[in-house]
Order: sequence, then C-alpha cells, then structure tokens
Amino acid sequence: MSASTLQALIFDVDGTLADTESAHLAAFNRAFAEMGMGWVWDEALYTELLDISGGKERILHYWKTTRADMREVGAMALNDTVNQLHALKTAAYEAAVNDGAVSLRPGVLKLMDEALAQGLQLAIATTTSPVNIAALMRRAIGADWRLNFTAIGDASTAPVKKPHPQVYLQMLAAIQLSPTDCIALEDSSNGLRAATAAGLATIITPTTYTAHHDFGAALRVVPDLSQVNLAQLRNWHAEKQTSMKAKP
Ligand code: XBP
Ligand code: MG
Repeated sequence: MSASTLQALIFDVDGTLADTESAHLAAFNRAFAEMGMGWVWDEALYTELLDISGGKERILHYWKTTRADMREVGAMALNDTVNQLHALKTAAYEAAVNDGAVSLRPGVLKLMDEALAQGLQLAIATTTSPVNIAALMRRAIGADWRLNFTAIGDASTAPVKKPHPQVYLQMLAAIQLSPTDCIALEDSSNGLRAATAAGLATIITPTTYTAHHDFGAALRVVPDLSQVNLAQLRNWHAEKQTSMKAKP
C-alpha cells in the first residue's frame, strides 16, 4: 500500500465537532419568543430547515416559504427583523454552550491531538457564526483553542454557504495544500457536497438530524470518530489516492 500524503484535517463544526443542532433549535425558538413572532420550530421541521445552511438564511427561507404575512413586510424591515432574530438566537446559543449544553463528539479531541502530534495542520470550515465556534472550543479546549488551527473559515469569512465550496476553497488556500493531501470531516449532505466540490475526500459522522442524507460520495461513513485513529485515516486516504491514480 503506498504511503498516504495526508497533511491536514479540515473539520466542520455543527454536527461534526459537536452534536449542536438541538441547542441551535432551542436558541432559534427562544429568539422567536423574545420577538413575539408566534413561531415555534419542532425537530421534524428543523430537520428539513437544516437543508438551508446558515441561521439567517434559514430564518428568511422559513419566513418566505411558510408565512403568508411576509408579503406585507418591506425588504428593509424584513432584513432588520431577520438580523435581530439571529442576534438574539446567537446570544441564546452562546449562553447555552457556556452553560455546558453541548460537548465535543466522541473521538474528536483524541484525533485532533494525534494529528497535531504527527505534524498535520488542522483547519475549520463551517457555515456557523464565529461566536458559536469560540464558545464551543473555549469550553472544550480552553481560551487558547485557536492555536491548534492553522485557519478558521466561518459565516463571517465565507458568506456563500455550503453546499457551495467557498469555505473549503478558502481553507485550502490558507493552509497552502492540495485537496488531495487533506481530508474533510463532515456530518451533512450540504457539507459533503461542499467538501467534494473543493476536491476533498470526506469522512462523514452523521447525527440524528442528518442520518437520512445521501452520503454516496463520502470516503467513509462512520457512527462517530471514537474508533477512528490517524493510521486508519491514512489507510483510507492512501486507498483513495491509489484509486484516483488508477483511473484512466
Ligand atoms: C451548520 C449550520 C449553521 C447552524 C446554525 O453549520 O448550517 O447555520 O445550523 O448556526 P456547519 P448559525 O457548517 O458547522 O455544519 O445560526 O450561526 O448559522
Ligand atoms: Mg455540519
């Protein structure tokens, strides 16, 4: 088996680093209540709405597609209201994370530590807001959590959301590596499509919100990272490189 040239791991956040969407859902509903919108999203609806990456985009999509009263709201007022709702939601989510509502998924920290110890670069490629990443990682790793990552791409740096590959393309440029020397880790079909479009072999760890998604293009689908070490990733990566070289 040829040696793998794996040099970096690029992690998605929500659903991959941590199973966060229930906490996001509660924060959205908290914001809707605070602004008196009369909206309540349940898990089934939220599972569908997760097809829209980005909290602001998700709120606007919901308003446009399900609320007849939307037509009576001018564009400026609409955007202002969406921005206000999302700011309230982000504050509620950050408070929930700071109170311990979410923790890293099994195997994530062990794999990160192993990768860093073997000289790989780590990056983050997410459509969530930077506040959310900082709250999660500060609690999980500590105040200097950013030192573990060569680059961080999020909603503030990559406004075009997954499944568009923008955030992954930005991270590949930042770590100055070819996609063939990296592996992406994701939880959703939007994330898989974005990473694949950027040329990245992708490991999927589904959650209850994404288990029904199409992961046909994934390098591997595993329940979580608790049984995945760097040697395993290198083997899967080498297999992928060999199969790519064999293609006419
Ligand atoms: C998942 C998302 C985010 C979160 C909510 O991001 O699509 O929108 O659901 O966070 P990831 P925001 O790419 O990490 O899976 O409200 O900050 O968007
Ligand atoms: Mg995700």
